[in-house]
Amino acid sequence: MTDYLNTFLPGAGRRPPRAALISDRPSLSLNGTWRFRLSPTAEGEPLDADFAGWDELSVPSLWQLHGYGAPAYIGHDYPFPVDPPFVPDENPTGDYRLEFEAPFEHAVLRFEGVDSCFKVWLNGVELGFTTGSRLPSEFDVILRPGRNVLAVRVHQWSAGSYLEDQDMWWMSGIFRDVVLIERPVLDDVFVHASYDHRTGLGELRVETSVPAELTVPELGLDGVPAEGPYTMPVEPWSAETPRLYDAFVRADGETVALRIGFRTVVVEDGLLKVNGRRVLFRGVNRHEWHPRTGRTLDEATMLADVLLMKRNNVNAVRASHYPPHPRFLELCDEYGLWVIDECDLETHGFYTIDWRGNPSDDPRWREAYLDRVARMVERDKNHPSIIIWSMGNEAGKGDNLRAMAEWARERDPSRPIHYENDWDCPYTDIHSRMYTDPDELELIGKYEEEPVADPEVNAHRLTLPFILCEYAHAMGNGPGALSEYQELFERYPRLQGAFVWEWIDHGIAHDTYGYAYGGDFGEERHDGNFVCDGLVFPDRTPSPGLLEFKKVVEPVRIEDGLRVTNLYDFRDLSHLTFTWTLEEEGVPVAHGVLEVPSLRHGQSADVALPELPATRAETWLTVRAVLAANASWAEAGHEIAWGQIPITPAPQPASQTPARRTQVSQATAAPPHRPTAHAGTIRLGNGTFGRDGWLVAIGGLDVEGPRLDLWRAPTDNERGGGSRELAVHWRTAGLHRLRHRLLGIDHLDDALVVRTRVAAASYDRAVFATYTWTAVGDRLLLSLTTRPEGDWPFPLPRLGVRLALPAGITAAEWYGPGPGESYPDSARAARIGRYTATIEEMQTPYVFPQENGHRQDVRWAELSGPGLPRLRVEGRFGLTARRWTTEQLDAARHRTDLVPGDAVHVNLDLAQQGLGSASCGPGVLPRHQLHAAPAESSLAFSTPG
Ligand code: IPT
Repeated sequence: MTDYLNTFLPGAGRRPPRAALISDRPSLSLNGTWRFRLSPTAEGEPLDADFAGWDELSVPSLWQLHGYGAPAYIGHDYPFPVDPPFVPDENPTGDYRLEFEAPFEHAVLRFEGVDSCFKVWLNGVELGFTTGSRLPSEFDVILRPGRNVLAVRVHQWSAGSYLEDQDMWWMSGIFRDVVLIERPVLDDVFVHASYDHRTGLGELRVETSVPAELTVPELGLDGVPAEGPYTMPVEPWSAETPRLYDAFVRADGETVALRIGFRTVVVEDGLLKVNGRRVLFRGVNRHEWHPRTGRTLDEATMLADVLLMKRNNVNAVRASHYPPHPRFLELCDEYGLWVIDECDLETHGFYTIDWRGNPSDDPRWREAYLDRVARMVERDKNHPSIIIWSMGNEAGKGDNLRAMAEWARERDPSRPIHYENDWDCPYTDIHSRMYTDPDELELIGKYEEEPVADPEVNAHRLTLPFILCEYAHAMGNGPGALSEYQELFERYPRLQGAFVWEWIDHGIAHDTYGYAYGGDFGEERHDGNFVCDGLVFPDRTPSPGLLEFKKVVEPVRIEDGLRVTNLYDFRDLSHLTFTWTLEEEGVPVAHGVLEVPSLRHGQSADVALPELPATRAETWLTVRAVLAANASWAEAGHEIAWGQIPITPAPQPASQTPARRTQVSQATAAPPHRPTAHAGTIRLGNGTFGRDGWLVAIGGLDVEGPRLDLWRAPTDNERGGGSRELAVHWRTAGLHRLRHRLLGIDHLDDALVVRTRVAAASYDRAVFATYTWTAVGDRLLLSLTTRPEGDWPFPLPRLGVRLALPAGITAAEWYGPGPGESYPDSARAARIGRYTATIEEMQTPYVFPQENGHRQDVRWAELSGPGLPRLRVEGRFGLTARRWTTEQLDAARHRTDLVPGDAVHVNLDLAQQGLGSASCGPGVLPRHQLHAAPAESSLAFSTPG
């Protein structure tokens, strides 16, 4: 009875694939409450059983998110034995049943997505079965008057599961819409709308399954034969200017509404061009995700994604790794995003067995591969936003992939073909890779990459444009080095941009954990939080990575001297207003509007600085490019790009040494205080030190001394990445359990000098840290010198001091980059200003707790709380403040493990190691690494009130 589960056949009884159409044919949504029963095996219970005891389940949904079984996450290994086409006997099977009345007789029953395989019966008559979870399936049906009964048996595992090994949660059910449509007259419509950028003419022809008439009111076409062709001046469609024309196709009483965008996509002169121009992708990989409904998305969530992308300068989406809900593509057409539509195909688990038996190269699977590509291309062919077809992801090499590409090219020659996992690119139109490091990328940009052995294949590849279909793995804190990549995309025409992996963390809302990830549901095998690697948190709050991305890829560049460059591919700058603000130590002193010529794409201009008042303290001019008027996706005033230009520099430190140093200006000329011993303590100015030399109070505020600190809670990028796994080196070396040995305290006339040796158990490497304290006026100055000894063969997490303050400290104000966190290789989004934040707001809630919240290059900060003296710190330092220790942060596994303690823990850093993206990709680039070296810094502490 369940033989169909173990066949290579993709389905039986289905209608041929066709376009997703908006028709005026009567239709009946079957979404809603269905009866449901889950059985542990595919044989299940007899379907004619009394269903009185069945549960209710909403359609669409994934049953694991409604208490049936549990979600399971594993990245690329199969969660069952690799034994194609067979699947385990333990095969959770959901029986669905719906009674309904329909207002028509002959109809098409359409399922937009069911994971992973189902058989369907209407009124006891079997209609067929299908696989291909993220692809539509249709069946012809004849309905009876009155009550009809639809029964659907859905299996979690099927042969199709071997082709659906995407890196995401395994979950099952009827997870997209189900609809009945009165049998259409116009089964299929294929719009061909091209644009000739030389003449400004569009050409339109519409292929239809039966002869039909076409109306496009704005183009003066009224009831003309659909097949055309018609040529006329049009405004082209692009992601920047998504011009759509409403159109109607009519045949025998049925009208289909279309939104037509005119554009032409070609690979020419080694470049991917749209409407004659090279385009540059500022892209993201988007899985469909909602923390409560999983891959079932409502329209509001899809729109939220599109708006968030547009507002953050994203211009392209790779539908990784399956065709999305059709509504999402309509939104991409309307709001303007370039789309790579990707087939629902991945066989990544065969990698684990050296690709033995990979379906991609096994003729028995050919039909299933062709079925999938046809269902994608046919469904989505009318979207102007889709400019590339991708055959799938991580499916190795093989002739079935070639067959898919040939089929797609034949059916739709208007779009180039993408597939990444065969680097020779024998049948693709785009050379694509993932996670390539900047050095290799540069070679590709120069056409100097490692050649392919076969000269013919090599020659073909050298004619292709290049994209990174995945880069900048956005897991946890990161990615670092976005700007290094962007420089290459802007320097080498062949490098046409990239797609961040990925858009959203697939965390599942969970009562205990906040957000759950792999392993939290007791999976036998899992890949932990590797499923949380997005630019937005599960609730779609932008992470610092998204803000950095927005800044790095901004389509307008505002640079020193006041040079403005238009980096759009098509638009001029007439939709933007440029405003400026002058801030002296973060306080606005003047502002205005800047006249910037409406530059054409690619053009730059030097713009005269506005007339500015004189300032004395550090002063920056901030120029912002904002929307001059409301757009469909953001309101007037929305910021697109910005730049900061130094006007008055910060007062220079007295001296510089080659070592890393931070310096505080010695502003006051008052004579220094003398350290004095006092009842078991040492007093210096308004500082009190313990006998052991550690600061215990300043100006009435309890402090647990600044002490050297090298440790940070490893980020996901430090916990992954094989030999680059820094966290392993750090823990082995004991950086999380350093001991401080007092070497001596010197009471000088004008200073207190505390000398220490800092080291971890079992090793002889150490850092000598000398704290020289002086007190001038009401400021306590710390000059810290550190000198590493022994072999330090790995970069340090951080170099600085930590101190503890009373828990009553509630907020920080600082002057320096902000408002969000910044790290050496992810600091472009932070702008210099004066900011305030509560201690809670200074945390970035990564789903898996890790280092976060560091603000680098701070010039001064004040930490305050009701009833407590305010602590002011001056210098040049990285600021972090939390209600838990680094050790507690490191030990936490979920957000909910982090519980405020009885102190506020503050780190003041000379430097931190960069972030990189080694969780899947290159580590920290050499220039952003923090290596042990002699260093010196000074900080001034005071309690001004
Ligand atoms: C790449 C996959 O294509 C993507 O789905 C995701 O798993 C990503 O890795 C890691 O998050 S494959 C890469 C490991 C070669």
